[in-house]
Amino acid sequence: MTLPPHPHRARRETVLRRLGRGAMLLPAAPARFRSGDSEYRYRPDSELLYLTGWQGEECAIVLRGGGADHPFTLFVPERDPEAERWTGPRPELDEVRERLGADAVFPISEFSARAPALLAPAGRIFYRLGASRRCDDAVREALARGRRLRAREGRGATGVIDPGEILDGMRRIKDAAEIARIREAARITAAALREGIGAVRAGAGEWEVEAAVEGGFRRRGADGPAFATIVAAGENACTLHYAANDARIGEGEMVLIDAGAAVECYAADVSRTVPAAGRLAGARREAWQTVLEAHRAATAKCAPGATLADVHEAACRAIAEGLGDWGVVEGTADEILERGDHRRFFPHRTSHWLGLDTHDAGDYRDAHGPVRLEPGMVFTVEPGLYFPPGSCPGRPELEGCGIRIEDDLLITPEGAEVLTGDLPLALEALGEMVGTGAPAGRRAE
Ligand SMILES: [Mn+2]
Repeated sequence: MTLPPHPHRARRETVLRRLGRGAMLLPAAPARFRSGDSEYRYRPDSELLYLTGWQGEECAIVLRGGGADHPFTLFVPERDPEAERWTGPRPELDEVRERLGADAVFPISEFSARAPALLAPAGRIFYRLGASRRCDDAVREALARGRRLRAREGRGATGVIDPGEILDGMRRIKDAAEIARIREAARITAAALREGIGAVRAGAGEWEVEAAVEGGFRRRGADGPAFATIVAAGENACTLHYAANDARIGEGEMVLIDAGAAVECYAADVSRTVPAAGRLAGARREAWQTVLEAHRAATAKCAPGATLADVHEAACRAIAEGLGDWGVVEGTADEILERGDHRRFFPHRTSHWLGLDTHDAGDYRDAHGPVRLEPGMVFTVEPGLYFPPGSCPGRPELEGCGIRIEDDLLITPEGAEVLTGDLPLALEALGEMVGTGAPAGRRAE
């Protein structure tokens, strides 16, 4: 599948305009070690990737606004035959300049010598302090030079500002290249979750379901999981970010799967909760249907002009109605919402932005209140109900289960598109998928 190219240059031009006479410094994320000298697979820095497409570690960019010469300067590792034998070929600096459309490219080994001079004349330096020791030092040096420069020339760096001030707002509205990747991640996640649900059966390990889901991601060409896959049977589902996935699925238990593929670093994030028996009855069925009702009510709110606060409110109301109707909490929905009692069983928000990061960049509120939804915004809708042991003395049959139903939505000019709509929502349709996968080889006990 060919995905449209990213408009990196257009994104950088937007940044340059917003910088005014400022400069932005972004270093690559450092490599991290798992243990000893064995590294985690490298995951590029989201901001750097967004503006350049550069995927390597050991890199930094400087963007300079206000009509500076060389507005886009890039520092990358130079050729090194010995290092290249271990980590793979590196391009020539000229090749990098051409490919990335940079105005100047220097070896990263020259960063400390060159960066302060590039940054010192800027008005303000957009840099996240603490991002790297080398960059912190360069910024400190640039501020000292800026002070001297100001005295003589009337301009020079005066302060440091978080780059998110410019980038977060841009990243909150996805362009066509980004939407294509999230759409592909959503399609792959929906297909892999079908396989995961197929692996659910009493006696199977949570790890077998995880393997089916993550195998489904990789088989379809995704980067892999965008975050640690959650497969939580029974009361494990009450731990919101459960990640052990090492328990066996019990006969009468429900299994909560929360997973998302990454495609070229763009994430999907989907949850379904299915009964190991394929069917649900009684109070648990009511609880399940209430979460689905909350999902429907929340999804119905998603349109330009609404806010994620409206979306959350709709989910909370449906949850409160359910809790009141089946007597878990006393009172009408209004009374329950007023007292905030629903939060005992629905402790998280309904939505988060989705993109290069699973919990993507972008504020939810600004000076005018909750941010209004606009075409191009992508986020999750994921109401849930959780009944940890001891939480619900009046309804013991509910205790030890957690339910979450999550889809990914794109705001369009007309309303919203459910990007994960390939995966059914109805309990019956999901129940039919349970146990349809071939049993995996069992690990030795
Ligand atoms: Mn989520």
